[in-house]
Order: sequence, then structure tokens, then C-alpha cells
Amino acid sequence: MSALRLILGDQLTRDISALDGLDASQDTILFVEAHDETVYAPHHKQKIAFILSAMRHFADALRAEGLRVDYVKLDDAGNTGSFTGETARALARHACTRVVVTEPGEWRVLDMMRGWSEAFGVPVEIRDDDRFFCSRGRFARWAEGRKSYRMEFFYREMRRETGLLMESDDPVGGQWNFDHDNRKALPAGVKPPPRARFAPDEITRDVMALVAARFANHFGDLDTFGWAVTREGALEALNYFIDACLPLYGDYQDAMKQGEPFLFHAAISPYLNCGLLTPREICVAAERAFRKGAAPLNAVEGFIRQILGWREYVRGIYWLRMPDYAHSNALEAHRPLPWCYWSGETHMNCVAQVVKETRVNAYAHHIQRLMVTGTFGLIAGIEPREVEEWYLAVYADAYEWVELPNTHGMALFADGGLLASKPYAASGAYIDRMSDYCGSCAYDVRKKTGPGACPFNLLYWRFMIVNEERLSKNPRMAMTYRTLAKMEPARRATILHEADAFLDALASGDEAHGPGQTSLDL
Ligand code: DLZ
Ligand code: SF4
Repeated sequence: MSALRLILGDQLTRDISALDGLDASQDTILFVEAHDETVYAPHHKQKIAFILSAMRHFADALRAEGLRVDYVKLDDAGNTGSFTGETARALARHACTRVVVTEPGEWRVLDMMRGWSEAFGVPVEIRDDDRFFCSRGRFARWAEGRKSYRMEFFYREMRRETGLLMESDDPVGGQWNFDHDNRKALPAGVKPPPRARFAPDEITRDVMALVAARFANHFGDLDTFGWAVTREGALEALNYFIDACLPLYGDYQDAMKQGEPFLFHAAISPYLNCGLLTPREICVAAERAFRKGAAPLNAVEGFIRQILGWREYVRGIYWLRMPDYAHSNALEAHRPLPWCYWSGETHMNCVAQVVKETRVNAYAHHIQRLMVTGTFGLIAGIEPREVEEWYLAVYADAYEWVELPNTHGMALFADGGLLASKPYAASGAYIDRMSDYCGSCAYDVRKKTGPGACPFNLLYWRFMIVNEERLSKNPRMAMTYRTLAKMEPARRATILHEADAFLDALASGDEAHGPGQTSLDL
């Protein structure tokens, strides 16, 4: 019984379950560069180049072990452009009698695979993806019977189960969470460490040429490509993070600084999410740094929580709730995504900086994603589906299982509070506190209304006003709604009027054209 073992672009892990029990004398390992996968979202050029180059390198590493690999390139004659079409063709080519695959990360692809056995007339075995700490079944057991799913409780169970940062039954340091230490703005004298670019080798250069020719109209710069594309490179990036960045990662986790896209962040999520690194080895490396005194607990706990807690949790929610999860729109947000998300052309300096860095790097760090482009999407009432497609497209680490709960649930509150206990709405004051963006902005962060008022200020209160019925009963919103209750009706009307004028100017493109073009007289 020779098996065709299909490996997807985010399954580039040597001990992926699809390869368990491989019979090197009979089996064929299949990789498919599929047109459909490159365009189901309008991916950033670097994201496509990264995934295709990492696939080609990984396939070469398997060949070097003496394994039989069939690799279908994007431009190969006869490539049908889909996983289904190419698996069918490969089955015929190799006369395999069964297909083995690890469950895909996206519901869309799993749905596709469910029809394969019947379509191909051979058994198709879809194996669990055991690279996660928490299986889908384990998460479903945790979630059963709960009214709301709070990450913190899930995280504690994961800490106990894995023993990470535990002292027998207790959390190291006597607390589960040290987030209160992790909210510092970056002081003027603190310089983040430089980042190494991994110079593209011949394989990557080939892929970049392919991407440049074929996806010329996709978002993003390509010539700044500097991602590692092999396991060795990914490990180097991990070790660099642990040594050079982790010690201050916690302190400045929420900080933003113009011209510093990485700060003390790891920027290893593209490697982790495509399989070049595993969550376990990352957490173990971070814990080791703490145990030997090389990094403080607030940094290490905060970092491990992102991977052991949050990442596992959003995956659990995704599989628990899909496919319906994507369809809710609890705040009935229907404005189209403003063009500035793609062009970066806006007088809002915070948004312009984040979009620009996203274009250059196919990366933005967590707080930029959540509190700038995410919060703006929330308070401007942008249609969740459009914001989600943007996040899925522009970040090199984005696959729907991780992108959707983060955007739909966490940033946009479109699930009505399944993930977050309240919307992450914030005015310009938050951005001003955590960044240096406001200092060089055409808007004035201290102004709440009137000419040049910060749009985050206007939109924040507009958001509270238009969602009053939905949100005012939320106990975590009580203070905000007490403030709103004291607001004069005339002031409410001014906010609504100016915020709507701003949104109209943004939609028409006038906001980007500069002073004199908008009603705000910048
Ligand atoms: C994102 C992506 C892209 C751009 N291209 C490919 C590809 O050509 N071949 C492939 O196997 N995977 C690709 N991927 C990743 C898949 O979209 C990903 O495996 C599925 O979405 C499941 O998570
Ligand atoms: Fe952003 Fe407002 Fe600050 Fe400008 S003033 S950078 S729009 S928060």
C-alpha cells in the first residue's frame, strides 16, 4: 500500500504527523505550489515568497535524506492550481493507493479534503496536528459547559499540564501573570537591538523573481525580503531573540516607536506558524533563559503566555466555532475598509507608520496590530470581513486559524464578547502614551473635537454613542458609560457630526489629500 503524503506550506516540520510511519521504499511526499492558495487572500508578496521558498528548502532537506519527493512548482506545465487537482494528478503519477495528510490549519482546506476519499476512490487519512500543546479534543473538553471562554483559565491549565514555569503545583514567582510589569513606554535612551536580515539565496531569489512577475499587483515590498527560509535560519532567529531581546521583551511589549518595527519582539511567528519552529522548543528555550538568570520572569512569563496560552487558545476557539464563527457581526459594522490600509496615505501618523512598516516587512508587532489598525477598524465601524481579509493578506505569519479569532474576536469584538470581555476601543491618549507617533502627527491628540482633533478621539466617543445599547450593560464599560452619561447632548451631536465628516472624508480619499480638503482644516 504505497502512500502519497501531502505536506502543506504551513506544515514544514520534520516530525509532522503526515510523515509518521513513512515507508521510504514506496511512499511519495508531495508538495504543491497552488495558484488557489496564493490568491484566496491577496497575500503580501513577501508572504508568498517566504512560504514558497521555505517549502522548496524543506523539500530539498527531505530529498537529501534520500526520501522520494514530488514537488509541483507554481509554473509547472499542467499544474491545475489546487490541492485537490494536484493530489489527484500525483495519485495517478505514482499509482499510490492511499493519501495521508495532517489536518490543515484552515477550515476551508479541511472542508475541501473531506470530499477527497470519494473523489479519488482511495482512502484519505487526515491525521491530528500534534504540534500544538492542546489538541482540538482537549480544548473542546475544556470549553464544554462554559458560558464564556477566558484565556487566563485555559492558560493556567496549560501551565499545569506542561509544567512550564511551574514549581511543583504553583506558578514560578507565586503569580500566573506579570502583565502589570509589561506596559512601559520606550524611554528615549533605550535602543532596541538590530535585526539580522537573512540574505536571499539562489532558491529564494528564484522564488522572488516568480513572485515579482506573477503577483506584481499584490501589496508589499519584495526587495526588503530578509526572512530565514530554513530550519537552521529559524533557529538562529530564535536564539538571537532569546539572547538579545527577551530580557527587555516584557517591559516594552506594548511600546511603539517610529522607525523601530521590531523593538524587542521575537518576529519568529512566520517560522512558528509555517512549522520551521515548534511551540514547545520555543517555550523551553525561553524558560531556560529564565532558569539560568538570563531573562526576568515578567518577560519570560509574558512571552510563554503568548505561545502556550493565547496561541493555543485562539486555535481552540477557531476549531470549536468554525465555520459559523466568521459570520457574526455583533456590532453591525458595515463601512468598507478605507484605502489607507493599503496605501498608507493618511494624515493619521500612527496608521501611516504601521501600514508603511507592514508594507516593508510583512510584519507588525502585536500592539500595532491590536491598538492601531485593529482599534481603528473597531471604532471606525469597518466591516469585519474586510478587516480580516487585510490581516490575512498582509502578514507573513497569517493563516486563518490564528488571524480570524485575533481580528474578529479580539480586535473587532465582532463575536460579541466570546474572546474579549470588552471591546479594545481606545482614544488617541492610549497611542500617545505608548508611542512617539503623535508628536509628528498632523492631528492633535489633545484635541477631542474641532479642527485638527485626533480622529481616534472622535471615533472613540462615536463608537460609544452608536453602541450604547449593546455595550452599556457590560460591567467593564461602566466607567466609560458614566462619563458619556454626563456629556451634554450638544457635545454628543458635535462628536457624531465631526466623526461622520471624518469617516466620509476618509472614504472619499479627501482625508489623504491634505489640509483644506477635509472639513477638519488640518
Ligand atoms: C499561504 C500559502 C500560499 C501563499 N501558498 C501555498 C502553496 O502554494 N502551497 C501550499 O501548500 N500552501 C500554501 N500556503 C499555505 C496554505 O494556504 C495553508 O497550508 C492552508 O491555508 C492551511 O492552513
Ligand atoms: Fe494617531 Fe491621533 Fe496620535 Fe495622530 S494624534 S498619531 S491620529 S493617535
